[in-house]
Amino acid sequence: MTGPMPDFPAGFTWGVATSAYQIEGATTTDGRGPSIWDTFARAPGRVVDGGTGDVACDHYHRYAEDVELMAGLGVGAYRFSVAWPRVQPAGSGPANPAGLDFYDRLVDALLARDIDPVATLFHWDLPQPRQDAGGWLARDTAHRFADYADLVAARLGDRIRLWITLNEPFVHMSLGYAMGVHAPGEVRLLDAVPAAHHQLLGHGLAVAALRARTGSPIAIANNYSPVRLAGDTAADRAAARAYDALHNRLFTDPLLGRGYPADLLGPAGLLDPRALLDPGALPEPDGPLGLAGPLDPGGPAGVALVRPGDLETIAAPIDALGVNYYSPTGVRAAEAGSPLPFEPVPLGGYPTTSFGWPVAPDGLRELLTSLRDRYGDDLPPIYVTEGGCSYDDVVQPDGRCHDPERIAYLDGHLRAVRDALDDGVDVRGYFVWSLLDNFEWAEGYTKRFGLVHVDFDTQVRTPKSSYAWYRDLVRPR
Ligand code: IFM
Repeated sequence: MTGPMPDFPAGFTWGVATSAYQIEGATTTDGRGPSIWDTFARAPGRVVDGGTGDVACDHYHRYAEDVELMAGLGVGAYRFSVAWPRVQPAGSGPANPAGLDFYDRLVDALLARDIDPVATLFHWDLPQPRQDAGGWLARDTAHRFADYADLVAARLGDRIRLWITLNEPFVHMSLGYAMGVHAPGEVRLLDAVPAAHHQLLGHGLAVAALRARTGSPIAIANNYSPVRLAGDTAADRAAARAYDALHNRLFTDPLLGRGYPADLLGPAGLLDPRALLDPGALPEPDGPLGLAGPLDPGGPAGVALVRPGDLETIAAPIDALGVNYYSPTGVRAAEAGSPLPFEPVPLGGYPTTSFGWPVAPDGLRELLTSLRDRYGDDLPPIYVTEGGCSYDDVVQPDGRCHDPERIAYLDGHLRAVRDALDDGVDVRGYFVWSLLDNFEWAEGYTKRFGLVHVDFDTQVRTPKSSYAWYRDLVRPR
């Protein structure tokens, strides 16, 4: 830390973020249906220590206490996610009014404390019946997602201040459909790409559904990771470019009207991730941009994945871009015969979190300026919709919980945002991940990201020293 934090622009949004499956619990209460995470977490060996979201932080019953924690923090916005299986247990068809009632109560409690509700519609907890119908490999899921968005907007559209359609579609595709370490646990490697196209299509259709119901701004939250070369051969450089195409450009290019990245197009200009295995065969960058592609695995025989009109739907104007940043990724060329063109490698030279992730605030400034440089006038205002770190935080015998590493992490990353503002990037807010320690997916309850410590046996909440630090930062000065 280097002296007092510089000022941020008036109106800059300070927030905290969570997601439904990670905190709510109450997975069978008031008509909630099963999600892919309920199924996945129950399968032996999928989650560390056999953890599930059955109880999590019991936020479903303790939301009023958690809103008071946010009020004490002084944040202006809370980013939560709506559980699709709570609102529409079958993943299609009518709404479950009791599920919507919960979000009604939450939103009203936030507004009563002058905290803007920021709602994410999909944070990975797909209704299990939709998975049984093909999940995001099936085009129909995109249409059903728009129906669900309409149900939520019909109830909450008058009070949500910012909508976020999807959270981190890259992570959902890669960990859920390519590598099998998240629900639904599929190992399709490059063949996971249809899950990207259908999420993007679902986003575009949901934007239209939301616009019909509300005038509030609409965004999507992507995960980004600047790529660092871990070797200096031509093959290493091609590997880094391939990784960058999948992680950083596959979603944002079509969202901002550029079509799919050229790296991901086969020789005929069709979306085909196998092009990454043969970067020498890249089409001309201004060739046709993914207007067809391999066959849709969820569609009738002979039907292309990318259909006419899809790219226009996906590129529906958005009002903001959500940027989730944790760390850069080191990449080198994969061994010959590998089914992937790259191999991630640990980055040296940085301190690491308890997850082993490098603490690299310079990567956030680089990311924000590179988004501005790449997309120019097509880039809407940015909100950093997630940033944070896990450490092995412990409540001491005196009842306090000290987390100086988290304070240093947030301090460094907020200075990086400030630098990016000085560089001319239009950043409107920052949401700390997370308000509470919570269910960290395949890591169960072993990774703590909260400003508030949660004892998962007693549900006692203990604000950490980072909570006081953030409170003092966001307090009007
Ligand atoms: O906990 C997750 C969150 O659900 C999505 N973004 C990254 C966080 C930390 O892994």
